[in-house]
Amino acid sequence: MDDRADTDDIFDSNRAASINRREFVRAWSIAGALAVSGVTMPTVAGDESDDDLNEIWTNVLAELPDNWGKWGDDDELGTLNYLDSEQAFRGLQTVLRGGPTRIETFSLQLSYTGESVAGDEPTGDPVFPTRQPARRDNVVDHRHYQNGSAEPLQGGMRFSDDAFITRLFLQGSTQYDALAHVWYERPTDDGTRRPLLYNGYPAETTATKKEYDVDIPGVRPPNPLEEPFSTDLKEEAITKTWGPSKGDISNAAEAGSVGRGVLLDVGRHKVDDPPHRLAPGECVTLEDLKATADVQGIELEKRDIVLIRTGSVERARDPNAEKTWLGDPDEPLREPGLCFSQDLVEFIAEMEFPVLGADNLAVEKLTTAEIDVEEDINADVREAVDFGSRETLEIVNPLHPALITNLGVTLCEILDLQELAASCAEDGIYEFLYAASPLNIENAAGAPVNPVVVKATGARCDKGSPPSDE
Ligand code: UVW
Repeated sequence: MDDRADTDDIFDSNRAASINRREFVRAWSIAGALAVSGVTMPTVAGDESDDDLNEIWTNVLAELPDNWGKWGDDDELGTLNYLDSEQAFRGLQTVLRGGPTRIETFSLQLSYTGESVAGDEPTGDPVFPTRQPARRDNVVDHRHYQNGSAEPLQGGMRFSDDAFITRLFLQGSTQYDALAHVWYERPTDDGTRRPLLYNGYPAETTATKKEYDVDIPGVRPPNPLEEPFSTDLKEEAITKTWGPSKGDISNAAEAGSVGRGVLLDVGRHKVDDPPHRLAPGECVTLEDLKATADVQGIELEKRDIVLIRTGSVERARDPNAEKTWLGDPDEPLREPGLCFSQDLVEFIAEMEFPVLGADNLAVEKLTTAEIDVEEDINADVREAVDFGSRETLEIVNPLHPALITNLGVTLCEILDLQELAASCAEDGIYEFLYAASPLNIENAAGAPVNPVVVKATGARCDKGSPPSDE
């Protein structure tokens, strides 16, 4: 256990279990509703009736490929380990082939506007329902110097300063999921089931306490071991916090991710008419990814950083588009995205993709995926797992545990791919140098990121010598 966090006071699962689960789910839904200005959160958590389904699904997950132990028992980086010097060089090569005058850069972070998609105007910052857009405000500006509440510094310089004054959800905009972000109860060799993170770290490590010498004023939600879940925050001097001590986002931040990026514009491939957006709730399958690559004339290579465009984030920012996020309180969230199949997971594992990104909330389709046992799960797993009489499984975020917990893949969500996609469509170049590092926040389950793409624009990057500039 690393020494920056003390685990004496880790999450006590027995005490936590005594908090009524229905109460938690109900409160979470209310929390979601509050967080998004009066709109009910779609059902994303289960209750007792789902125990059987949960067991089946986690048995399936345990049969899917994993990278546990591949980079050692103490690995916290997962597939980012694949990004070595060779991968950075492959990325650089895509740019250098364009010659000196054709290099263009794109940053892929969606701006923080503080606007909610639940307002009258259907534009804003798209966030997963338990989260809310973040609003900043000035701490000091010209007004303070005008009214004398601030003095210029010696020499006359004045400055403005600002801070977020609502909660800044670390996964509330373009962000990397840390490997500690999700986990599941995994069947173990001794016949018991244990909640485990990527590489077998116990789930208790997600609630590792850190104590601070100096108090800082802040606000805190209720203690999960003593009070029901609520979004009410109490003012308090902050002297301790809890967070993951294994697979937290600082690992990805310190490693950085640099390599050959590839855009798969599935929206453009599947929808002929502008603005080329997939329909709400539409699946992106493995076949779609392969067909898109084919049509784009690009070969997916091992260890590529793969970015998938669905058009979903663009829809959130389009005042004329149909609302697919939280438009109707009784409707579940409907976002296009990747849909689970065993073949897809195995393809991602075999291709050793280090980072998988998309312009939607969760890379995968939200909220509920319908998994067809016969079609989406292969014979080997069907033989190993007892599905009872179930022909379909309705699972929320099935790919998160399959990719993050099993394989250690870094997911990059809520990307803004609009300009990059337009450039790629214009010049037919879908490969580039991708470089990113999330904010280095100790013990965080995810963090904002602003990936930068460097692309040889305007000249087809056929392998070989750089094009002339004529
Ligand atoms: C969840 O899966 C809860 O969040 P995200 O989509 O941000 O990874």
